[in-house]
Amino acid sequence: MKHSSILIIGTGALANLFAARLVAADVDVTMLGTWPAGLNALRRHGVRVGDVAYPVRVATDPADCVGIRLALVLVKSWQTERATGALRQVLPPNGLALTLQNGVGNREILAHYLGEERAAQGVTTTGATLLGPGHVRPAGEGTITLGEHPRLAAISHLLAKAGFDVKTVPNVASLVWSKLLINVAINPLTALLRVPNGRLLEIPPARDVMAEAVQEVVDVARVKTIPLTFEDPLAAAEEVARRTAANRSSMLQDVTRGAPTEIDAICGAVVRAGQAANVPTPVNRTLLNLVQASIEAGSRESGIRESGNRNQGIRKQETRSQEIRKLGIRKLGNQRTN
Ligand code: KPL
Repeated sequence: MKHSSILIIGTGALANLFAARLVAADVDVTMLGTWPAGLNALRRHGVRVGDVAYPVRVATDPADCVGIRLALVLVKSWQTERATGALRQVLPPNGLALTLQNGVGNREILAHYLGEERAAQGVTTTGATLLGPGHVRPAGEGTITLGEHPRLAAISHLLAKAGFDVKTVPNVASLVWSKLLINVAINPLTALLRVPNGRLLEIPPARDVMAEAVQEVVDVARVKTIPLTFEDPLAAAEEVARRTAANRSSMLQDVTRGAPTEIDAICGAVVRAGQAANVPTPVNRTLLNLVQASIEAGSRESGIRESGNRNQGIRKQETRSQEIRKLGIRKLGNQRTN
């Protein structure tokens, strides 16, 4: 008998993969999203992984999800604020939203709207490729690390039940910055070079840029006194690239379909933190500019309709950093442990 329910916000690659694995573990999963094709496919077939389909409940209206106590936030980082509108309607006062998104600042946005007591931070290095609406391919087993929070027990139990390797650590900032380092190393370069994660390791100049970008994160984290969880940060990033070798990073999947990327919450966050801490971050700035430039160049090249979407993406990314500033969240990546 199903005895646990969870709401997954998002219909992208990780959202689908997590949904399938939770359903397989007998958890009642509701997926809430805004992508019509994704929602239609999920309604008709459930989440498809290979030939197997996992039935999920699908919602477009948060009112249909009211009362679900646990939520996993798996939308893109630039959509976090929008997701809080739904979460505010759905979650009861004793509820919890756990972000497993990429980038810095997501938990702070959740906490701003939901309260610290309903916002928890986790990170994952699990890889997943979206093959089409509601159709996902697992692309590398990763770990889930959660930042301590008084309400984590139930959601952490469900994730472990779904077969994920889950652990909890006390220092949330350390958690976020350690994952940030992996994303800085892999996502922009795979998006710019249009290669899967593992290929980066075979291209010496790409490996050099990877090392420089990682070193900047290490330098900024040191000045901000954020301890990183890896003894050898570059080796850790390379290990994730190796374990998810066949995966097309989420940023490569975004640029390929002309969708907005998370570059602002990844390299943009390093650049802003570097500015605040007086640490130069030229490589991250260049990666930020190149990813944004490549989106713009692509949009000009491929015509008016596509260009509208992509330019909108760039505007949305700019809006998000303005938004974070507007919320008065100044200590991004320097969160307290709840
Ligand atoms: O987080 C990821 C992503 O693609 O966004 C990694 C861990 C790099 C897996 O591809």
